[in-house]
Amino acid sequence: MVQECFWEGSEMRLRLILALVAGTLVLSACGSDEGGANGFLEGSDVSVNMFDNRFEYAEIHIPAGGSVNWVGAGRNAHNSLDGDGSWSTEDVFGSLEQHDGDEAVIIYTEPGEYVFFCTFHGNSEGAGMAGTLIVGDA
Ligand SMILES: [Cu+2]
Repeated sequence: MVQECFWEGSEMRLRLILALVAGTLVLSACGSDEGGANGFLEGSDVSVNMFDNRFEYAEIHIPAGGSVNWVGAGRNAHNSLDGDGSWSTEDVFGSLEQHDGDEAVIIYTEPGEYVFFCTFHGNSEGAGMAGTLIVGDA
């Protein structure tokens, strides 16, 4: 499991110190309540990193009207498209090539279950760099 950690701010330093004092793994201070060990994310307005070459979460649940901020977070360019072609980060970002730090926020109003994938490292069948987005009570 790869966690991205930024040790800025005294609160995180304090949590690090507390974690060390408690004898627990330092990585535990990087954990998020939203992310499970199996790459599951639930929230209303969430952010998903597009790493080399996998999505940060394999399964994402949001309510209808919720949003996903697809964030480039690798040395390679990435994107996220619906397997059926109903939405694409290209529609928002203007390019299929999102590099490190590039963001594309998509608001999902249609309930449903979508297979999403990166055109460079996955396919619309859900292989490779891909995952499942569930909007609403699908
Ligand atoms: Cu990719």
